[in-house]
Amino acid sequence: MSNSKLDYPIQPVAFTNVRIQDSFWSQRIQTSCEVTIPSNFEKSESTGRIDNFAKAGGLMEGAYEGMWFNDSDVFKIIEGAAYALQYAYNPELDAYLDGLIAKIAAAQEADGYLYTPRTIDPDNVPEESGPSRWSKLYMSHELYNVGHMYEAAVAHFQATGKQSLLNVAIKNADFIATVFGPEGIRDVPGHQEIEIGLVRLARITGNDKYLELAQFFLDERGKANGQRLGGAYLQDHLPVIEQDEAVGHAVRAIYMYTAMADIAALTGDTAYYDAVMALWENVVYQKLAITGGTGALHEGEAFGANYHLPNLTAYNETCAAIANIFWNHRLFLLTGEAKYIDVLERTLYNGFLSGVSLSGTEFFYVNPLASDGKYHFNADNSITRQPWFNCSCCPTNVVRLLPSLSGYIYAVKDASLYVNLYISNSAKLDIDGAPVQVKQETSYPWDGVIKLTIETQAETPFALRLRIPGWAAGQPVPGTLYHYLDVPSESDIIIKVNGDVIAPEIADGYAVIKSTWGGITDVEIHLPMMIRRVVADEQVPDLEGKVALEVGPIVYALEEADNHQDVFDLALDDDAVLKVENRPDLFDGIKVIAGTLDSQDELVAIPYYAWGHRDVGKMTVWMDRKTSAN
Ligand code: FUB
Ligand code: ZN
Repeated sequence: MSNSKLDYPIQPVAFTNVRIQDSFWSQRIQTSCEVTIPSNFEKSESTGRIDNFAKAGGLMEGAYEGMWFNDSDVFKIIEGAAYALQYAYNPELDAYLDGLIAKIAAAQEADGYLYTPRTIDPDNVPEESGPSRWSKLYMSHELYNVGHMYEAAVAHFQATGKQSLLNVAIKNADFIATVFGPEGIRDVPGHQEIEIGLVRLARITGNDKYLELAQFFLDERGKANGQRLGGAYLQDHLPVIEQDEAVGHAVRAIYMYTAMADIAALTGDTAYYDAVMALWENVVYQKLAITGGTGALHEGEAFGANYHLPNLTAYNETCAAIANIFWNHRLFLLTGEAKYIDVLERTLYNGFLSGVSLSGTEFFYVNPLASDGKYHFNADNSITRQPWFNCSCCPTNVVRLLPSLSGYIYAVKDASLYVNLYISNSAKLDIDGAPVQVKQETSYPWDGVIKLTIETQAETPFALRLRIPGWAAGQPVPGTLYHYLDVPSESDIIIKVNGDVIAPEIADGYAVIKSTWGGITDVEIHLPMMIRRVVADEQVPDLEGKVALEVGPIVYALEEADNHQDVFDLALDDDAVLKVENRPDLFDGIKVIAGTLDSQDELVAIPYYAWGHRDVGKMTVWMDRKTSAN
């Protein structure tokens, strides 16, 4: 049973208190707010996604259009738009949301049910929706859609103070609580998400009922209480607390693990805690692409077997990367361990960022580790960036993350301040009741120098916990799935306070500086931004004899456009001299890795996230490794 007095022991500093002014991220965030969100709404208009609400609400005539879970796309964009409003207020967007929410409210049935494919014409629903409410839960997305609606409603309320969408969400959740539960229908959604939404609703309303319902939906998985189990594809093969291997559809799975972390934190349930940790170890130790991507298989958009990490055929859906960020952030908040932020950061700069073009108008749905310029599984899984998809879950997830990115930088616990990401920003914090201002200035990820200015009005004792990224300390990701060939020494990491080099205690992946801070203090961190060669555990057949390149948190890739010879044939000698070069002319300014392989061949590698912006061609992250032995 829930005990809502509990919460995550560490609290994130709200994104609204942190202003990013960063040469790497600001443009991305602005583009997301000014270009991606409007274009996502336009696509939703032109594809009937928004009309579906008007039709269900009796505001216009017509049949349901599109895939049976398209309502969710609109909810996700509203959530992103709510963050965008807080990033930079835009009265037209605010008014547009009001109009949209009026259509959504009209589409809600009298008892609270909200699912336009059925409401528009209950006798002519898409086959996947099932003939009657809840009759095909493993497929219908009836509960998935509204989970996104709850998240949007909470975000909209926080952004605007308006309760319009929150009222729809509460009415819907109250209704669902009368239908499902120990005394009601004991079935589970085919696609997890409602659990995350219910937890957010519980937080904003203070009503434990929603937390209990979230746990009910999780507790019921893998237990046949009168219904057929959905199987491993939808993580309905075992009770969640007995699951210890990540299987099935990756986005469903990681949304579920995210909700399991919420339940562990908000109820103190140790079985949930143990299970979510075991699942994390399985994902990170055996199933994580070097880019932070998860879900190796096209078939079922699913996790593969342990150590099955293919290149050309890797799926690594953008949504799964976003889910991985949500999940790892929560595990950090639960434990205070930097290793979760290591996974988050790797995913953010690589497997997530590849999913959206620099223009903010084109997206990758899948993020393979290699491309032959031809491979297609189906139209949605294109080898080129696309402006939209029939199933547009990825673009509409991207807009939930970027405008709220500043919320991942800092966190506080009692008299501790965690600095997790290195992004230029200024922040107003409250540490154990005392106001503290923090400024970060850095050219990260291109440069490893980070300058922090800490300003307090009064003498304020707290521990400053600076994350030492795993890559800087010599470990690409926790576990042994990947390792560097060249491990830097600890002396490569330098920390200074007011110009003096210090040697702080390292705990849980953080350099801990305990001090009573008064006035203005300068703190400087130097991280070694050198080229690193990564190799994988020999149990990964697809990566045997291969090597990849990284600098800082960035994974590099070879693309045909930069290399004269076939990038699939390039072999990198362990002794080849490589250097980092500034390329202000490429992709808004990047650093490339360049080198000479032998008298004829040269190599140029670009950040993986930037691939696919030019003519269709070959790309690879992993290349053959030449050692003195071969
Ligand atoms: O089913 C909804 C979304 O569509 C999933 O999260 C994605 O993987 C895609 O299948
Ligand atoms: Zn997706």
